[in-house]
Amino acid sequence: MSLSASRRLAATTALAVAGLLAATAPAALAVPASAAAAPTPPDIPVANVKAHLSQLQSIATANGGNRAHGRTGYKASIDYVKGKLDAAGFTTTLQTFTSSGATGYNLIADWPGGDPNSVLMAGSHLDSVTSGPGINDNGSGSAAVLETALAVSRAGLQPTKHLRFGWWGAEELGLIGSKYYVNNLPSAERAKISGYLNFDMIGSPNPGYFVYDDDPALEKVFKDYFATLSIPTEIETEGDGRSDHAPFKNAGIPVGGLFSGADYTKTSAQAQKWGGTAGQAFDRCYHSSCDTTANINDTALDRNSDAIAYAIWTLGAGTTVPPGPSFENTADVAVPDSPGAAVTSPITVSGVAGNAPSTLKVDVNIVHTWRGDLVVDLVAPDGTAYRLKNSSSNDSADNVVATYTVNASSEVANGVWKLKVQDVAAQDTGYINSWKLTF
Ligand code: DTR
Ligand code: CA
Ligand code: ZN
Ligand code: ZN
Repeated sequence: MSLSASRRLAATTALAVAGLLAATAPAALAVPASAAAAPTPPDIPVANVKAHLSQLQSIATANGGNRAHGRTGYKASIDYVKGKLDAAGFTTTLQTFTSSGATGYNLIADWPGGDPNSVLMAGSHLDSVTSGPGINDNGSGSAAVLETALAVSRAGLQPTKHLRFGWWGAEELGLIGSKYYVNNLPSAERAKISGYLNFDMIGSPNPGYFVYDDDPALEKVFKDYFATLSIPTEIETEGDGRSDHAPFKNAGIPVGGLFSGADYTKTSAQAQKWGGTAGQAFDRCYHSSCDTTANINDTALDRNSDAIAYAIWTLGAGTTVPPGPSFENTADVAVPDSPGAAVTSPITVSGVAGNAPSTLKVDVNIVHTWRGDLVVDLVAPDGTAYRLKNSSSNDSADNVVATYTVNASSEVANGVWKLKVQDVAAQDTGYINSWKLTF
C-alpha cells in the first residue's frame, strides 16, 4: 500500500469519526459561454455630444443661468432630452417627486426588446447647482449617455439584455432623484438590473481617467477599453456615496462608472501619465458659474463617451468580456517533500499596458497526492505574495487543478511573476505541471 494510500485510510477513518467534509480546492470559476459575438461598439461623435452641451448651455442662459432642481432650466433640460429619445424610438417615462417644496423629475428611457429579466442600466444626473449651468457637472455625463442611447437607436441594436437609461433630478440636493427611483422600484424589478453604470463629470478641463472600483466585471470593461487606448486609469476612491450609483449599490445592484475629477488637485504623477496641469484642480469651475461649455476637455469627453458605448455594447450583448492576453509555463517543477524548500515556476509577462486587473485569473495545475500538504502563492514581479491555497490536514484528495482570481490591480503587469509551491507535511510528493496567467 503506497504511503498516500495508508495516509488516506487513516484519514478516511478520522473523517468518518469526525464526520468532517473534506476541504476542496476552490472550484474553477465557471466562465459563462459567450453568446453570439458582440456587435462592434460604435465611435460616439464627440461633436454630437458637444451639440447637446450647447443646447443645455442655451437652456441655462435662457433660464436664469442654471438648470437646478425646481427651476425652469431643469424642466427645460428634461424636455430636451426626452424629445430626442422619443424621436429615436425609446419608451420614455417621466417620474415626478417632491424635494425642498419643488417638483423634481427623473427621465427613464427603455429601448424596446432584450431580455426583460436582465436589464443593463446607464444613467447620469441632469440637474446643475443653482450657481451655474452645470455643463461638466453634469451636462457631460447626461449628454454622453444621451448620445450613446441615440447611437443604440441609429444602429438598431438588438442586445441580449434589455437596455434602460436614466437621467436623475436633484442629485445636487443629495441624490434625491436616483434614491426616489430605486426606493420606488419593486424588489422584483431591482433584481432584474444586472448592472448600473453611472457617469457624473466625464469632461473635466484638467481631466483624470478614473474608473469606479465597485463591481469587478464592470470595472474591467472600462479598464479594458482604456487599455486599447494605452491610457492608464486609476480607481475612483473619493466617489463612494457621492453620486447616483450609491442608491443602486446600497440596493445590492452591481455598479460601475467613469469620472474625470472634480475639485481635488491633480498630482504631478497624474499629470505625467494623463497630461494637464499638476497642482491644479481637475475642474476649477466645479459648482461654479464658470462651469460652461468652455469648461470641457473635448478629448476626455470623447474618450469617456466612447467608453460608455463600448460598455453598453459589450455588456448588453450578454457575452462575457473577452479575456485579455494570457501567459503560460508548462515546464514541470518537482516539489520536494517536507521539510524541503519552496519551489517556484516563473512566467515573464510583457506587452501588457498599465497594471494587472482586479480580476487576474491564475490557472494552476499541480500533480501531487494528498494536496492538503501544499501551500500555493502567486508572487508578483515586485515580490508581493498573494496566497492562493493554504495547507489542510484533512484534504487527502490528489492534485490541485483550480482557477483563482486575484485582485492584482496594484501590481504593474509586465515583469516576472512566479508560482510558489511548498510541501509542508511529510510524505507524498509531486510537481508543478503547468500554470497560466490571464489578464
Ligand atoms: N458629487 C458629484 C461630483 C463628484 C465628486 N466626487 C465624485 C466622485 C465620483 C462621482 C462624482 C463625484 C456632484 O457634485 O455631482
Ligand atoms: Ca468618439
Ligand atoms: Zn455637482
Ligand atoms: Zn455631478
